[in-house]
Amino acid sequence: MPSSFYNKGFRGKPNTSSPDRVPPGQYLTQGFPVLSAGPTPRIHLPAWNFTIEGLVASPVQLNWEAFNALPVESYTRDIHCVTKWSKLDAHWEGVSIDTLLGKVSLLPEARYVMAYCYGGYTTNIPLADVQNGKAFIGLRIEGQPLTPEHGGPARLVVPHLYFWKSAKWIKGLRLMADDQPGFWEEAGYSMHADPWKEQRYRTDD
Ligand SMILES: Nc1nc2c(c(=O)[nH]1)N[C@H]1C(S)=C(S)[C@@H](COP(=O)(O)O)O[C@H]1N2
Ligand SMILES: [Mo]
Repeated sequence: MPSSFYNKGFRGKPNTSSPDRVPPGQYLTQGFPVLSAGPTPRIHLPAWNFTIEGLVASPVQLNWEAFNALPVESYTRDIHCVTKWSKLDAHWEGVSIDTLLGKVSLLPEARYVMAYCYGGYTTNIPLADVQNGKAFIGLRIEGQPLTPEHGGPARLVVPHLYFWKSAKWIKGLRLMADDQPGFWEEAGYSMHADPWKEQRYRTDD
């Protein structure tokens, strides 16, 4: 990510209080910096759709009403951004990816997902990293609907990976057999992005 992003909202203090909570090279912040590679897309809710496609028996599309009829769960999770800020104990509400994948039949070859977004951003994630309670589509944070800058109306949240995998303005998930790079991965960032292994760049994978 360009270094201008780093300077924008970062107010870090060296992590001494929660060494077990903060991955190597990260600093705690109380703030919530905005990091977007392009402009915030305007999303008209009546036209919003979430799609699951690719290596599934048949694709599924949910409109805003159908999506909001799904069970919502609460999550308290930490955020780790590759630009070195970490934020502890964010309170999210959202729909588990397990719930969403329960709407389709995965083909056995499906091993990776490409998250794609309104505005064109993409990011690739191993399927196992969004299953079994590890990821969700966030609708609210700290009791408030997600603001557009932070990915509202709905964003993917994969808290155990660097935050660029948490695609804002999510539009769908495409199941894939092979790992394909998304936007930042194409530019040299890690395919997996595990902060505990400091997988920042492709060369760290
Ligand atoms: N659609 C979209 N999602 C995105 C991004 C983006 O530019 N576009 N930036 C990523 C990066 S690099 C980070 S660190 C987080 C930032 O989320 P925030 O702005 O809510 O802090 O969103 C990720 N998701
Ligand atoms: Mo980021």
